[in-house]
Amino acid sequence: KGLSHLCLERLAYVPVLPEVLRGKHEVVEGESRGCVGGHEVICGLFPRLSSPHGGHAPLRLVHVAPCSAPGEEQPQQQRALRLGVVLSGGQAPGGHNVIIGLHDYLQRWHPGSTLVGFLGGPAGVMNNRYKVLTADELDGYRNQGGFHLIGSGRDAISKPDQLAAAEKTCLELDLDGIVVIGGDDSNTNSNTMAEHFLKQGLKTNVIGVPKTIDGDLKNADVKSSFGFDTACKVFSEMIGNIMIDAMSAKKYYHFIRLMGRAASHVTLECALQTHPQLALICEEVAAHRWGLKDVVRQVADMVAQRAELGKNFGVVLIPEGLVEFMHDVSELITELNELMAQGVNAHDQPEIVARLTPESADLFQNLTPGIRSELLEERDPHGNVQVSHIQTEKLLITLVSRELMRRKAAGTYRGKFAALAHFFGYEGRCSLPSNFDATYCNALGQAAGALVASGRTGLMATVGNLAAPANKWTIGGTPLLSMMHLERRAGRDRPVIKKALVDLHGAAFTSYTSMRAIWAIQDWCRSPGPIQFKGPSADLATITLALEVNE
Ligand code: FBP
Repeated sequence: KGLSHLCLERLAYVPVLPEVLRGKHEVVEGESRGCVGGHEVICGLFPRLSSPHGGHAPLRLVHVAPCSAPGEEQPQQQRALRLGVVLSGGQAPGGHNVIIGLHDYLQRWHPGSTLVGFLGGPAGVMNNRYKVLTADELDGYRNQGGFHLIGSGRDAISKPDQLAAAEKTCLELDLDGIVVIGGDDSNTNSNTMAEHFLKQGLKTNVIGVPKTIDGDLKNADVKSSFGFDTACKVFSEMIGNIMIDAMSAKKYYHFIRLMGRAASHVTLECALQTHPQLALICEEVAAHRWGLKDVVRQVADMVAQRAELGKNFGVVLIPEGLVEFMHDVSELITELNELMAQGVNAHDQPEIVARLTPESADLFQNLTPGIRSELLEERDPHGNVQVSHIQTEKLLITLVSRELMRRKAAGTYRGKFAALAHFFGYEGRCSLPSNFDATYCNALGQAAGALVASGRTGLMATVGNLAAPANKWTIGGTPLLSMMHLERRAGRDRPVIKKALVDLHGAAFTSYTSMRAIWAIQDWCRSPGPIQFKGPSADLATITLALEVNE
């Protein structure tokens, strides 16, 4: 069916299964957590998940442990189960392995179980569109990229009619559980669904799996979302190639925007892998309250400094979320969000300008027409600005070029500036998963199976101890509620899973700042090359993970 030699080889790869899942095991309760913020308010909104036995029970973590009575079969480990699985949001390498890990778990510990895959994402759950997943079919997707086995989608299951539709499907299919493979917004909805099902007395448990190439679904228990490792490796390969080209031709600056939404984890990891002349980091821009002019000045300074050394080439990495972090642009977006929530027509720009504050109106009118429409029109079903459709790299090229012309006229810059724009995002989302992602995803799928089978709901499956070899990885579940805080969305405070942004005191950012002045002027380009599946570097995870697990 058109599988390349490498894809066929990857079908035969067998991810290491953590030891704790190899023998008889049970799910036991561990430490407790509060919500990241707004604990009282959020628990009040989800009373059944926050106080499952009444009273004020803490939010309990669970972990998988070897069976305390090894000679005996756990009763719940014999029952055949009926489970559903859904892929939600953007593609991320390894998704198929989560489904396969879940299926393998059921086959081994709950023979006779049925796993249905909902088609086209959460819409499939609401419309009861699914297919039964069989071992034969799944074998053709082992360690393969993509979400095409069942497809994905960005529909939300959060409003009463959507929850009722999901409930109807779970009843019709008689599901014991549903596993939602998604990012922060999708898993915020998993939490709502889990609460709703408890309220309606359904037996269907809801378990989330942390997916997103953005790496922003991260916390004490989730050290990395799956897909981040592979996507960063794919982007770093391409950036490395471009850097060598820039160094060879010596005539272009390459402005490369990278996917990753609001957070700059992808950009930071790619910078650590490739050593560009400049990597803008959203979180630093926000911390210093830099505006658009400050960012433009910084890029122009680097270009001018290199021009003094006779170098008119280089690479600038730009996180796709940058527009939301420059304080003036961010203020503009907030005002636009409020106007959209009030029902102002996105196409009526004169009306919009009239209702913005004078500073925002001024900035809005000075943006290129393309960026203006993108800020107004590109929104996802969760109300977020769709940053992947905002071409910040082109805006920066235009504004940096203007600034350099101004400096040239003033006699302070004598170089040449020719720039090319790139955007890397979709290229990295469906690659063959790296060994790390293939193994991590298999373990996450198995973890989700163990949690549903133990009757838990409202948890995210977790795999820990990632610095150790995979056989020593730990398996657990963390309450989705504990990852939540209150956030202003579409004009209202809403309980949502908190996005993890780059920690400016963390090891990854510190490692970058210790080198960036050198990388700006020297050409210490590092070209990581393609993902390796065999050999000494095959099992290396991201530099970010290596630095963070040792913090
Ligand atoms: P998720 O958060 O759903 O994992 O999506 C990740 C992502 O790839 C972002 O990096 C990007 O901004 C967005 O999806 C693009 O969305 P779309 O696929 O709808 O164009």
